[in-house]
Amino acid sequence: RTSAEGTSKNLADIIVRRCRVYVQEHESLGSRDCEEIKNRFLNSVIGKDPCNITMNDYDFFMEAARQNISCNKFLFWSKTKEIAHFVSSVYMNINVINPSKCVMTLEDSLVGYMMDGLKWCSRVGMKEMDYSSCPGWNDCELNSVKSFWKRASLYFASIACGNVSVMLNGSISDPFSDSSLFANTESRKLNSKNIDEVNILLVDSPPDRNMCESSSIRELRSVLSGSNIRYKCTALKSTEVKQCISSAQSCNCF
Ligand code: ENP
Repeated sequence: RTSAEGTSKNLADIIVRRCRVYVQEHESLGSRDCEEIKNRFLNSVIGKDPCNITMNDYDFFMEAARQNISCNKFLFWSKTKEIAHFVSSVYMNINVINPSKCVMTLEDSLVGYMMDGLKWCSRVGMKEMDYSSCPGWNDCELNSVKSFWKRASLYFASIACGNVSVMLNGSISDPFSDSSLFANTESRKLNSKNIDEVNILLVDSPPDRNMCESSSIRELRSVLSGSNIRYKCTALKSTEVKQCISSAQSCNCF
């Protein structure tokens, strides 16, 4: 990944367009002013040092874009973006009058949906976004994009409720890595008052090794125990997950 890339082309239009599509497809959100949401987003960063954007800089935007999400649907993920998003888009409960998603990732919420895959930053003294270059993910801790996803993750974790799931990558040595947003932000914000149980879904562990017992996952278990949150850990194969959700009529694959 290069640090030379600047703000995504047509950022403002993309935000408004995605916002309108999302609002149209989710009646329960009520009416939202997508122009206002876009303006609040741009104002969070325009004219500011792209390496000194804090989570709080996005608070005014978050206030306009936040929503309620039904309990028991939250799906967190780390190093499993592709399969987690595949699951959230295909895994449906079609056994009722209106079909509904079995799980929701942050990117299935308005906040995450609008910004997924985009890049942005501005500079001190600039009156617009910087389309020529932006700091990379690891160039500075307080970069515009990382602080945004931290803020959004904080929001998503703090409203999570019921039985929630997290899809982790069992094929890497450190699925619960300190540098991931799930490890350093989301897992620590889960609130035992609202959460019944965390279902740790370990995808594609080596056949000869139960990654649920690995030191990395033991670390997650101790974070959850420390917050008085119950958990269970299930090892799954991605092929089986895909097969089950593709033919599922209700939410009973995991
Ligand atoms: P990760 O580590 O899989 O990272 C999630 C996303 O953050 C990646 O898909 C990538 O976004 C961006 N990202 C992470 N590391 C780098 C990076 N290192 N880099 C450029 N981009 C990077 O999982 P996390 O951190 O635990 O975050 C997932 C959780 O946070 C989910 O539960 C969800 O709620 C929330 P992209 O757009 O490039 O795919 C060096 C350069 O999102």
